[in-house]
Amino acid sequence: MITTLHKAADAVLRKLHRSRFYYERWNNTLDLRTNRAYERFARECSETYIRCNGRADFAPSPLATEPAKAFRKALAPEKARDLSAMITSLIESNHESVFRNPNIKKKQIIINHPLQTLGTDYLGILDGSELHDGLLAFFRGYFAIGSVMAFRSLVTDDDNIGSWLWHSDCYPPHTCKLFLHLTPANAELGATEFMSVADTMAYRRAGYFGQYGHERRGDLDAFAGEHGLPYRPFHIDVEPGDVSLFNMNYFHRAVSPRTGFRDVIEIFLFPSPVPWQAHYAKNADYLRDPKHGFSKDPRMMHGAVATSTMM
Ligand SMILES: O=C(O)CCC(=O)C(=O)O
Ligand SMILES: [Fe+2]
Repeated sequence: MITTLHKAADAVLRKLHRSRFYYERWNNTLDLRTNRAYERFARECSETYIRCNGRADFAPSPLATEPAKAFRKALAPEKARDLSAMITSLIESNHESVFRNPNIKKKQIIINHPLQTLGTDYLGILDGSELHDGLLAFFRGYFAIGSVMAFRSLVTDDDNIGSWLWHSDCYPPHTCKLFLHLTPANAELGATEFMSVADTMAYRRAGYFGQYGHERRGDLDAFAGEHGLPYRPFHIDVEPGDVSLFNMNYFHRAVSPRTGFRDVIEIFLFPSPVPWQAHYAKNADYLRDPKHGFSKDPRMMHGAVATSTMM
């Protein structure tokens, strides 16, 4: 009886989270409690920043109207190339950090624990003036690192799966990801494709959410045709050392390179009441071996324990 009631309640909530007023408000389909917790936390962090720094003159967020923005030469190109060369030698020596997920091993090689295997120098990009200003404007205050991952994308004509299908990561509000590019990425070399804010919302209104694996599609162009919607993905050409900052809740997909490979270090960021270095110092052990995802309560990610939720 209880289970039946729970199932019915879940179904109602799932429907509610996919209603227009809800996803347009939150840009995700997470539960209200998580969304509110992040919104409240982001506001408190911003207030703390303003109090500590005596300033609230934030520039407009770089992701206010666009799903992604490039920051050029955030890291010196030769340093980015050196990191890519390190990845090559880890792979060639079959280092224990090299992980080939059996489901996607033709598409991607993951380098586990990048903060151990690739060092930490590249975290300095977060203090580089242009990127730092962009992040300050996005968060309207301090931000902290939730996880660091590194991976190499490979040439393959395998069937599409997972992140290679159009999807939304469905993360809480006031969080973002950045890719530090270690190799060039473009149409030939496999650049992430994005959909605009307006097109993401139009697809959702037509019923496409691309959230769970089974409902993601590679042929969003066909879906667009069926629903009379525009299909206009775009990508950003980048060079080693460039950063692309993105809101992973708008639709995007990974694209396999046609030649060579694409290396990135991915950093997930979330609001913080203290500068990222202070949070990092306290959570270094966890961050050296992070789990994918996020805590339902952002305050958990500011303690020594950061539990994660997989979407
Ligand atoms: O590898 C890519 O280009 C995109 C991966 C992705 O979907 C993500 O990081 O959320
Ligand atoms: Fe994604």
